[in-house]
Amino acid sequence: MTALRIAFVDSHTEGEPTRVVTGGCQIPPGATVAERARAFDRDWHWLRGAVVDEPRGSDVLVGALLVPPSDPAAHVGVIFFNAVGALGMCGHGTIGLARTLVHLGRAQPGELRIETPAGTVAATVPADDPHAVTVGNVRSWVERQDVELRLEDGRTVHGDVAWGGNGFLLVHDHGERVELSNLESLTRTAWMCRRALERAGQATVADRTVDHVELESAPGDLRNHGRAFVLCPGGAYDRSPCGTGTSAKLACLAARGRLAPDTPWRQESVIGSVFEASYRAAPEGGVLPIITGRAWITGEGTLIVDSADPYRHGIPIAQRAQGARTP
Ligand code: PYC
Repeated sequence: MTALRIAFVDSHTEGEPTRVVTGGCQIPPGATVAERARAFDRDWHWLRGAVVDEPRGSDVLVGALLVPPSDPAAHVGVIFFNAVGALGMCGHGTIGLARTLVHLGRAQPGELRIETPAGTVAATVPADDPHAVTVGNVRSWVERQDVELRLEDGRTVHGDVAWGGNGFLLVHDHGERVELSNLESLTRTAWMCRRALERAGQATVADRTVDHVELESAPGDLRNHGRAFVLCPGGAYDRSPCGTGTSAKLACLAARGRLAPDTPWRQESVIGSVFEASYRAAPEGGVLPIITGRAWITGEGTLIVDSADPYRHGIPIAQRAQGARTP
């Protein structure tokens, strides 16, 4: 019997968990972080499953694997991953990662530049409050507006397709209550929207799959400006307001002339947690989002991946109740 011992630090960002792998495993090959992420998706499902799938993790968990950056301006590279595979970027994960690196003493408060598969982002950790991290995200833009979608239950909805570091469909006329008490119905409707986009042949942006769905609504708290239920690629919903989703939302607002540069936008999650956001206009078009959220360390330890354990590489999502999550 042999066992791999993977060191990790867990945190949550406005309710959404991140597990940073801090040592104990090799990393996928590649000249850039994007190339390493492709190798991770192709050949490293075992590591993804060992770190974030049950029985060591859960559908909600986002993993973060530290890798060397290729961008000379970046301090560190990271591959974010979930129950399905590598993400392009992850806003809540970047906040959790920056908080974790400062917690470990591997970074000082101040600006940290992080190379992700979607590009290099900046995370700023204030010296006087290391929980509140501000992320300067990758350029975000709207690809298509008001796409009409016919859902399997007969409803017609409209959505914008946008890039925020991941591909998003943002739907506003879904008719759902965006509340915790309505999670099952929100999840069902979001899946229907995603499938309808796929049937319409419109489910790509920046050569990536549109695999996140935002069901938007008015905020629950009138100090905030918007609220969304965000369905992640594996079927879990984002407990945080979703950093890449908020970035996509800023791009949609800017494209419709509904939010000026440098104007605050407070985005609520379905649990009521908040990201403070704003944007600057990107010279190439679209927006450069700035997102602030709080992260808290929740644990640290060692994952033991025993060679004799039949579930050492996780219980694959396809073998769980996929039918139940994709009604
Ligand atoms: O915060 O960007 C985000 C995110 C993506 C998936 C889960 N969280």
